[in-house]
Amino acid sequence: EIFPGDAKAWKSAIAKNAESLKTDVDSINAQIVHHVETTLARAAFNVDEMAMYQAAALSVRDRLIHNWDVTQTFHTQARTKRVYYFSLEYLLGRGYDNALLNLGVRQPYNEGLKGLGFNMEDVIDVERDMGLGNGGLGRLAACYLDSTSTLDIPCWGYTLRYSQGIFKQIIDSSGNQVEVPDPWLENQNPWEIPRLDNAVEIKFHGEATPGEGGKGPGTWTGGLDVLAVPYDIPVPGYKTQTTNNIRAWSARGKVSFDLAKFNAGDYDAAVREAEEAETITRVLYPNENFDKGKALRLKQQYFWVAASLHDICRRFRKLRVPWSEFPDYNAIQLNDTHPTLAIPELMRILVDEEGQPWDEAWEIVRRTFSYTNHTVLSEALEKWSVPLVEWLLPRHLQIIYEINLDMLKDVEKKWPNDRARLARMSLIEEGYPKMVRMANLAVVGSHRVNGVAALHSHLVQQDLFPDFVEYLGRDHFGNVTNGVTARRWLLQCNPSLAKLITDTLGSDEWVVNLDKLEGLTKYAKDKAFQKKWAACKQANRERLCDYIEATLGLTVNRHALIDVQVKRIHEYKRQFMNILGVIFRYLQLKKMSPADRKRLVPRLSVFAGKAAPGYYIAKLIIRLCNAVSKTINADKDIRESLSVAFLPDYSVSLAEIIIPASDISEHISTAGTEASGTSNMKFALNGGLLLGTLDGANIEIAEAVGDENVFFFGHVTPDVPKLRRAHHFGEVQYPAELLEVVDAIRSGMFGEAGVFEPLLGTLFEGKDHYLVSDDFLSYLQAQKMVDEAYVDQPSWVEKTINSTARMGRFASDRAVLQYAEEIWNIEPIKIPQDA
Ligand code: T68
Repeated sequence: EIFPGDAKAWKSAIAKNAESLKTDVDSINAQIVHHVETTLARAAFNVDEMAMYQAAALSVRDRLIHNWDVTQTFHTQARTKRVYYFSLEYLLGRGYDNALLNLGVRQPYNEGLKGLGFNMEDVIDVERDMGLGNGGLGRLAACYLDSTSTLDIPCWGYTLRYSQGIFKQIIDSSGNQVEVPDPWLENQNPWEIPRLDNAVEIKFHGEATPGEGGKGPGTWTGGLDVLAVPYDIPVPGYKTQTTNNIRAWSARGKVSFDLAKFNAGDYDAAVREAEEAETITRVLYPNENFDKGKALRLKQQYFWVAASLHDICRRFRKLRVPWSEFPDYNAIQLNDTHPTLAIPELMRILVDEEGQPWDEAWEIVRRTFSYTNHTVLSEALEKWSVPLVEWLLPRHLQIIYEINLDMLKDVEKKWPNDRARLARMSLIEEGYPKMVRMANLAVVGSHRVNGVAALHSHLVQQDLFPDFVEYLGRDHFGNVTNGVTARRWLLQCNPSLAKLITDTLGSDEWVVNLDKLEGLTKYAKDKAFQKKWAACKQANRERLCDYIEATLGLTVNRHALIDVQVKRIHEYKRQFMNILGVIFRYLQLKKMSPADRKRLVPRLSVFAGKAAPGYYIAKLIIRLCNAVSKTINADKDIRESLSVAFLPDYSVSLAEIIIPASDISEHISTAGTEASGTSNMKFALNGGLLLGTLDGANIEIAEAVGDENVFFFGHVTPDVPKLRRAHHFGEVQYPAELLEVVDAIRSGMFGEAGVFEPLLGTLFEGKDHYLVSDDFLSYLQAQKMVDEAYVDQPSWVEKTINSTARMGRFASDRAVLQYAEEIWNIEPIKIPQDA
């Protein structure tokens, strides 16, 4: 019997409680008011938008928790396999609107709020983003969790609960980025459930001894304990009861540890230790595609994977089956190398704590883990110095050495006397200091390694791990092209287009089966449909223009072609090339007669994105964008034809406004540098056309939507090494167009010229690593083709319809199903009605 006491009393209470979750407007309002009066302890006259948001969100949370309970109880009782998605970042954005849509209660909530005197959009707008991520990698994790719930795949995300997420970006009066903290937890977060009773102790430092012969059970004693406290974030699926979980760990000082000092009167020391512990989850590292090797980051990584594995093993022990069956119940996906310490940590648990023989433990580990690589950029590949690992995690270093020894012996057997090969493959890079190569460890400790787009996965095998492909075989490596959730990135962010699509297709099945969009192709040439389609775009354009006006005080031509590049600011992503192109357009316009200018398609160039706080060149790019926008926007002759907006503080919720409004979006990384990109998918899905290079997922998007519906330019990946060599040897011709633009900047046309010298310097004297000068002309030509194509509106609209219609394969549902089948070996399991 599962009920303590009287089962009848329980059942009747549960049924009554379920009734309070009815979805008619009156019941919903009663729920909201319940939270106003009790949880918030307010009276009706005292309810502002923030309070209304909180009360409404809390009522939604009640529904989520109900579904969460049913889901977790069912999965546990059915002893299903679970997937654990280990990601140091989950860029969730806002939760309220998304939960309403997924729960299918947006309409009654809308009406309910109206009755209570509030407007849905305004209430949605007071929610702060959950910004626990930097960019694509973190947002991908969020899309994938949405898909696992929607597809009824049992899954938990594991991450850290940073007190401060990605910083808020402010642009100062000189156009510079200024970072301010993101206190996202300030007004309480309704989307998390603290689980103080499930806290675990995590150990650092101490002394370790290896086991007998290296492979026997070792020991790890002494050291410092920190508490990991879990907070659960329910993830609703779209129109399904399945509600998966993201468990985010928060660090706390251990009270008992401090107490001795506290009692001895050493209050400072007691508090200091607790504070030091709490530092571990104080802040998200704000670097994207860059590894800095800071000790605190390593602490974060171990704290997170140790707490998560502790949790998973505790759950597994309750099943009372042999450890050899661990991989039949648990699949762990490593989102990049950040969680790679999970590999030696699980070895430690199995060998040292559970007494499993080394070789069997290694088999269990490899069958459990799989690893997704997100970059081939060398500055982003994680390496940890051996002395640092030894100081923080002495036992883990021994285990890593043992794994390495085994592998190197094996390699030596296969390729005798090949010292260069051993040096390349070793988990330890020789040097001062020696470094642990996390990617190599992730590769050998997993049963599958994948890249995130076809080209990228090819480069992962060819350039990053060729020795491991030979050693472990081709089948150890694969590709899963990224995807995005159509729930957030069409249904939620673009309601007018979503409605038009549903009305046209006669069903909203596309929301869960994105291939259904294909049905739109037959209306692509239909004049009446084109008109409605274009009207949606215009409405979204106006919404963005309103936002620009409100935030920048800039009035723009509301019929201009909107050209956007929004993403992290990076040299490899080449926002620099974009702004140089904008300057070129400006110089051209200045040379034209007013009549000629009028004939040209007006443009609005939109930029947004954060630079890592320590990335000097990226920050100069932001400053240049702002300087250029200042000059151009102030030029009365040009105003109607060209304006430039750099929108501060790019975020998920800002992306939801920008993406539906775009006519052209730029994905113009140097060929071979952008692993996939995912915003490219979101833009194309929303009827924006891509201006891009043959890089990442751009290539597959073009394959899907048709070459005639994208604007591609630039050199291809195989060209890159020889172009870089040419720069190195000073054998490059700079196009006159580029030199003209550089001269304009140097002339002071955009303010104090000297400021930009270090940035301009990256173009010359062998420093043009990202080949801006090599691709600039072909970029300008592509831009010209955009202008020309836009003039023929019926043909343009047809392109955008076809683009949306053919994006089905870029659904995160497709990607997650591929992971489930090819890597996790797990099947969807629907929660029965009576569960
Ligand atoms: C991105 N990577 C890729 N990294 O750049 C992008 N890095 O091409 C791809 O589409 C996306 O991952 C999803 O696969 C990142 O976003 C980071 O954010 C990051 C964070 C910490 C350290 C290194």
